[in-house]
Amino acid sequence: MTPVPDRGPVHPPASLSPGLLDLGRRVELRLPELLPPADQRPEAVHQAMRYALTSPGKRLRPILTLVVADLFGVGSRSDRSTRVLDIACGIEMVHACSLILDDLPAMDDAALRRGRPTVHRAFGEAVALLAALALLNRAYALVAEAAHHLPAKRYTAEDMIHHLAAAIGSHGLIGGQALDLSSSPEELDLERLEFIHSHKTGALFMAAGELGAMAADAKRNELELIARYAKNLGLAFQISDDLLDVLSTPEEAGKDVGQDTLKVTFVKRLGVAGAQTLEAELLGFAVASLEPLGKKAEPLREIARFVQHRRR
Ligand code: GRG
Repeated sequence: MTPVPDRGPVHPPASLSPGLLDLGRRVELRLPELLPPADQRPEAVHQAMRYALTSPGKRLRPILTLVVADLFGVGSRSDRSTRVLDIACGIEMVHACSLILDDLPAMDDAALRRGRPTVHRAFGEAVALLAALALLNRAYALVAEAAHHLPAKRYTAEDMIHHLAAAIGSHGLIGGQALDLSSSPEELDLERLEFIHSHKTGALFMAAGELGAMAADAKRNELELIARYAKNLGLAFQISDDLLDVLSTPEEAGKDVGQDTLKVTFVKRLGVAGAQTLEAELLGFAVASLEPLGKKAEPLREIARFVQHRRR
């Protein structure tokens, strides 16, 4: 067996703080309530939606939405906070949709996700595709309804939906994924790598942060700070994902590892140490953009530390 380079000693931020884990639990309690009953027709699609959405993920994107909304004054007990929770859950539905599609034989052909068989392995490809599309549509409907009920000053429900749709479309996740799939392992120029990663992964982190800020009616300049933070965080997150692919085990990561041999990644272009340095630099940029927000942005700094030290 080839020796695996060590990621170094496990650091405390390998896990999130109890406060952030609690936000993840709020999301996990709400998610199943937002889905059609599993025994309602078409049963297989509804079961697959539930299987994909409620399997044990880190909930990092919806946590980001909730933390940002909280930073700009949405408490945890107002009517507004219930709407923000639904928007955060909508973001997690988009993420679950993207994972189902990414795992399909036509894409990564993955067998394991979140410690379980991938959706197409458990339900078949046709049901997996339909469940992914149903989750995406549920997400749009949910965000539209929640945003419609927010007291709008600076941003309308239409602004928020438009933002989300742009993050997902051919100039967002779909665009990044398309370029990823069509790039050969030799095409490792940094501009292409950055395009792929900031679109296929960064765009949803940006939307998660931005929708949290918009839902909280943050000022335009505050929204921009959050966008800058989330853009760098999202890119760093994808680098940490690529690092886990070479440094982790399926048991630890809960998904297939060593799968990136045919893919274009920063690890391949810069090596493990180079990718770790770039990841740390990007997280440094992310944290630097929080400067004007002072101490109240501490949970966002914590998320950045978590990304750097995570093991799954
Ligand atoms: C229509 C939404 C939509 C997408 C179509 C398939 C596709 C385009 C994009 C794929 C995007 C993708 C899956 C990028 C990888 C992102 C990534 C690093 C996922 C792992 O995220 P974690 O670690 O997973 O947060 P958990 O399981 O913890 O939620």
